[in-house]
This record gives sequence, C-alpha cells and structure tokens, in this order.
Amino acid sequence: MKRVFSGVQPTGNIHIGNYLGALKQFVELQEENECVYCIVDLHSITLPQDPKILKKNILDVAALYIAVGLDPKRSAIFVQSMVSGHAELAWILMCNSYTGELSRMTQFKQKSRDNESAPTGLFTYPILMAADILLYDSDVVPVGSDQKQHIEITRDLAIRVNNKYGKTFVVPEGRFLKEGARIMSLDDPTSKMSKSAENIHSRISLLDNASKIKKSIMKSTTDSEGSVRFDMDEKPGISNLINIYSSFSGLETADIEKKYTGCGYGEFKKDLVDVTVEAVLPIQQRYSDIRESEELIRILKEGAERAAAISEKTMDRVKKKFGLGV
Ligand code: ATP
Ligand code: LTN
Repeated sequence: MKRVFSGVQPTGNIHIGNYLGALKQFVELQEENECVYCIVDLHSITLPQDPKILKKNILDVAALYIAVGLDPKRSAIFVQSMVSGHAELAWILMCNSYTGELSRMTQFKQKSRDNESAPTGLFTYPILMAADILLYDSDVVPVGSDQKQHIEITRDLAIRVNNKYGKTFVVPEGRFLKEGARIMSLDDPTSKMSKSAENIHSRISLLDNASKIKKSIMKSTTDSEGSVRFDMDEKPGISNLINIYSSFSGLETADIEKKYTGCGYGEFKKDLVDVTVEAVLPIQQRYSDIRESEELIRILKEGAERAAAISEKTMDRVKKKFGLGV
C-alpha cells in the first residue's frame, strides 16, 4: 500500500473547483492507499488571519472533508498545528535549503509582489510543505499543478538529505490534476475559480444555497454564438460550464453537446443549476450533521494521534541521522 498525503489551507469558501480538483480525488485515493489528510493551518498564517475566523475555517474544512466522503476510519484527518513534528522538521530542512532556491518560487514572487515587507514565513512556506510531506514518508501527493514547484523542491530536499546523511526520507511523487479538472471562474473563464476572488458569483462554494447557485450560474459569462459546444479556446465560458455539468452528472462532453443541440444557453444553464444543487445538497446535509458535533473534535484528535505516531518515528530517525539530542 502506498502512503498518500495532502493538505488544504483553512482559508474559507471551499468551492466546487477545490472539490472536483482535489477533494474528490482524495476520496477516491482512500480505496487503495493509506491516506493522511491535513488541514494546514500553519501555512495559512503566512498571511494575516483573524484568530476567530481561522478557528471557524479549520472546523469548516474538517467538516467538509468528512461531508465529501473522507472516512476517518480509513484516513487520518487532522490539523497541522496539533502535530509538533511539522514545525520541527521544517527547521531542520530550512538548514538544508538555500535562499536562492526559495527566491525562485513563483508563488512567493506573486504573493510578495504587493507586500513591501513580506513575512519570512511566506518565504519559507515551501519548506514547511516539504516537512508535511516528508514527515509521513509519503509516496504520493495529489495536488493542483500550481503546486509543481513545491513538490519539486520537496524532492530536491529529500534527495539532498539522503545523499548527505544516508537514506533518511522517501522521495515523493506529485500526482497532478488533469487539465479538465481545472474549474474556471464563472465571471472570467480565463482565470481559475478561486477562494479569494472578490466577486462571490465567480465561484460556487460547496456551502452555497440553491438560490445563490442559481444566481451565479445564470449570471455566468458565455459568448454570443448561443450553441452549447465545447471549445476551450474559442468558447471558454460555456466550455467551463459543460465541464462542471460533466463532472457532476458523469455524462461525457459529447453527450451533453448532443443533449443540448438546438437549445439556448438559458435552458442549459437552468439544467446545470439542478445538476449542481443535486450534487452539493447531500454534501451540505452531511456537513450540517457533523459541523457542530462532538464527533468532529474527536475525529480530529484521533487523527492527530495517528499522525503523531507516524511522525515521531520519522523525527527519531532524522534526529539520529543529524546527530541531534542525546
Ligand atoms: P486561492 O484561489 O485563494 O489561491 P485555492 O482555491 O487555489 O485558493 P487552495 O487551498 O490553494 O485553494 O487549493 C486546494 C486544492 O484545490 C489544491 O490542490 C488546488 O490545486 C485545488 N484547486 C484550487 N482551485 C482549483 C480550481 N479552480 N480547479 C481545480 N482545482 C483547484
Ligand atoms: N500549498 C498547498 C497546501 C499544502 C499542501 C501541503 C499540499 C500545504 N502543505 C502538503 C500537499 C502536501 C496549496 O496551497 N494547495
């Protein structure tokens, strides 16, 4: 069995892009692997957070993890800051990384661009991510293709330490999403659907009610041709909607095109509202059952214990290799 590790930041507004692109894959991977899924709260404080909102977001994401089908009996589900090994290993890895390689990270360059004095944590973000992954001897890391550089530096660090200190870490593989799994923004189909976009109608959050979903889909940007046809280059808006329709209904693109031949966008959009509401409703039902329950806290505590047991073994090994402690 392979070990799978991934993490999502508790920054609110988990949307259908996160679901179709990441969470759904997490659920599928549970079938044949040992999975460790983390809510990476330490990563989220690289940018300022309101403590009350952060706490709420952590529990929201945890409840959504379970609502979409992550099974706490099979997968360890936990919060990063509840396992001390992450920060500890990050320090050790920091001492084996170079400021030059971190300066080349595009995410750092983007996020620090408008920030005159960027926090050091934003700069060392990829090292903490490498620690997350290496701490669990992870074989496979499912992530969006925006994380490719971070996976690459994780592999570089693992190989560097292994060469210098002898075999210490498993060198992980990234498992990147297919292009089709990338859900685009509803108001600007050339950029990806995002948690942090200002316009709430640019995304469909997993917790949106039916009337919000209807409004967002009916307002979504299309084109003037008026035919339901998939063409990402010429018709990115309608193609994105067809993609969403296909992902939720299981119908192939060609079948959707056939079904809506001769129909206008209005009719197609109305059906897409129904398909989307039908898909998110059971998730919302399970979410509301678990969100306020004691069970959620119990699951996170148990998940942290399981994660700690694995990570302590790795930390013992790492400390021995480095000659740390007595
Ligand atoms: P932001 O847009 O604010 O940067 P985000 O929506 O990308 O945030 P993350 O927490 O960075 O959210 O991503 C969680 C996971 O969801 C990642 O694996 C990421 O690749 C995936 N993901 C994010 N947006 C999309 C999208 N539009 N389509 C498909 N997958 C996505
Ligand atoms: N950087 C990732 C979140 C993340 C992660 C991880 C993903 C933090 N640590 C470890 C996979 C493995 C993001 O922004 N999506």
